Amino acid sequence: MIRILDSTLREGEQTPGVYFSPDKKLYIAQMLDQIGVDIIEVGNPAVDNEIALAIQQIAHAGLKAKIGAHSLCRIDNVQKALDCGVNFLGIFFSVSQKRLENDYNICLNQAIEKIVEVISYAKLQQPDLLIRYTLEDTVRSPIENVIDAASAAVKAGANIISIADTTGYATPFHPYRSIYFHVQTLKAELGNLGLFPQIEVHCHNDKGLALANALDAYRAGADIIDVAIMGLGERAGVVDLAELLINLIDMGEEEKLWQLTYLSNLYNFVSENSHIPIPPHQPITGKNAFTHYAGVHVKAIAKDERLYQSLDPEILGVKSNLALGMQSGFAAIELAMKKIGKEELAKDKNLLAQILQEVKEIAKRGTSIDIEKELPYIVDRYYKNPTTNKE
Ligand code: HCA
Ligand code: CU
Repeated sequence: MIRILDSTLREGEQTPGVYFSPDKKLYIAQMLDQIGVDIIEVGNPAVDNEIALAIQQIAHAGLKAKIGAHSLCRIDNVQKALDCGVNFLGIFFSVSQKRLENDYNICLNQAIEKIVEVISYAKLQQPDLLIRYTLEDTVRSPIENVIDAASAAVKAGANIISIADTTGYATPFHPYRSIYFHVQTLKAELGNLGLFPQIEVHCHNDKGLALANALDAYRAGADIIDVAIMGLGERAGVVDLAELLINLIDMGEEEKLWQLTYLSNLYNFVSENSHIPIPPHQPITGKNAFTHYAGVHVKAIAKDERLYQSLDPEILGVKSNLALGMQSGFAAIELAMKKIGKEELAKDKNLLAQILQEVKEIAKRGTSIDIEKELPYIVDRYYKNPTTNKE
């Protein structure tokens, strides 16, 4: 069964300007837990004492999900994470040739020694700890380095190996740059060595392929997929939680694994508290994700919503809706009048035509027309003064 790791509170806070206070972090973690996320990655306690405090609070909040801290590949950092009382620890270190040579100035063997030393330390301190080792920038690292480092990490005590597409370099359409290739190769090579860690994937969205790469990993048999609410994260961010869940269900996972009806509130909370608006056309959670507008569309959905929807909004606890403007036709005016309780008046075709014309005029201002607030006035004006054209 696929498992979800949410990193809104770690990767998501790597969005410039985003910071959630400990109370808000706790609320977000509780909501994620209710949705059914399996692992919540909270942050690196070495960054600031307040982050350490938030990790402690969440680790002691009695949530079903595993609560994780993020740590550099350093013993002092790992100790800080363990002091927070977590049951999951993520350690990351790159074995890309460029990183080893141009940044760390060590060879692969020295890197592996360091990884093994730090993982062994964590395991010794807390034997029941779930330890993940992430090969930062996996997809741009030589596959031999990846296999050597991953196998050493598992032998030292890592339970999970994470393939990180740190720079959004992967693509499902290339034989060796795909996450599919990495998941399968790692599983096969480690399996040949008698090692069977869980395989996790962490996909960045630099080229807009994070979700496609994550689904490619799922197809390849990955065990854990990383996400963040609104896809928040460094640069272009990572896989969006809501989009991933919906696509996993589409690919055969059971809908009842997750409480999708909580997503909408959580997204609004995170949007408000990160000061980042949700784009209206954002799939699943955007305000227009289930809004129908153009005349032909509205006429069809008035008969059957599925004619212009492949996804049922009810599974998210939301309803489809309607927009009025330049693209509207008679059906939209009729439906909108029904919505504001003026169904009877909609039988008058002359009145409808006048209202439609007025709606189109107003639409030229370039902003949407509020059905609840504006339409009643438009209707009143033409109903009471049928001869009026425009004011
Ligand atoms: C980072 C890089 C990281 C790490 C992922 C992980 C990545 O620390 O910001 O530790 O699993 O994208 O490689 O997010
Ligand atoms: Cu990342």
